[in-house]
Amino acid sequence: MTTSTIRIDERTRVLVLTGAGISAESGIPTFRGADGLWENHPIEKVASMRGFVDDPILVWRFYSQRRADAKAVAPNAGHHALARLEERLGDRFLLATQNVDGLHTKAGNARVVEMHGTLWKTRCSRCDREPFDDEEVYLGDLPGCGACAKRGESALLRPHIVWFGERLDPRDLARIDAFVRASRGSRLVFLAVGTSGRVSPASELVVHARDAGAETWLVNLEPSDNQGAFEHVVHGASGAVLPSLFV
Ligand code: BJW
Repeated sequence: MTTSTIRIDERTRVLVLTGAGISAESGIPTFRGADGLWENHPIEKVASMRGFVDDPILVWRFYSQRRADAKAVAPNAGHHALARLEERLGDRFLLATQNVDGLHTKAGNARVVEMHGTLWKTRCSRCDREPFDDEEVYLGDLPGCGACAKRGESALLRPHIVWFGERLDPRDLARIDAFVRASRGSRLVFLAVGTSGRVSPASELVVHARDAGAETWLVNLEPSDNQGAFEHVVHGASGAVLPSLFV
């Protein structure tokens, strides 16, 4: 627990970055927890195009299980604290999340950038049709792209997730950057929650925000890889720390 607080006034803008740790108290395992493995497969194998090409059934089984797990859980006190903060700040708030579980939206946050995609959409692995809403689980039969089939081509559908080695959507990065740039002349607070700071470009946001003059905070259970870049570090569980962090 912490006695630290972030003072919020009418000049304050807050950019939050969340990672798997904030959903841990809802019952969703983190990536680099006990062993960083899923059914003995390294995360890179089930979250990369190479893994999908090698074994699409395995990859769809992984994401199908993640869909089922995420559907069964509810947001926790950490998510709710961020929803209340957005209610207070309105457009002076932006939440960039690396999580794909949709729990921030479930908690009531609307100004959310899902940097690594979402479990709740599917897209074609080949054509550029728009990603579409999809809650299906695919446990054996692989889903094919109907749009490609109409052209006599064959292609698999894939989860709408940013895998290792894939570029993040430039529109998402631009939205975060625009929020930071619009903060000139205000007081900008950057808060990272529940992330190991190991995966770029999310791990570099703290430097970007700091260069723009932000006050930087980290709330994490354990030391993160990039915690030296933060001015304020609070070690604790987000569900315990966040509800009393903002005053
Ligand atoms: C609590 C808590 C509680 C627990 N309260 N705290 C070498 C080869 C290939 C690529 C690279 C390479 N070197 C660098 C790269 C780039 C790569 C990268 O960073 N790799 C590193 C691993 C080395 N990044 C990328 O590839 C990204 N793309 C990119 O850079 O594109 C550039 C490009 C340019 C031009 C052309 C092409 C490309 C894409 C990254 C995509 C990440 N994808 C994943 C999986 C998919 C999403 C999914 O399936 O969910 O996203 S990886 C995985 O890690 C997932 C997460 O979003 C992400 C971050 O993890 P996170 O959230 O930090 O979780 P954990 O588990 O690591 O940490 C949890 C923390 O919470 C812990 O610290 C706990 O202590 C804490 N905690 N309980 C508070 N209650």
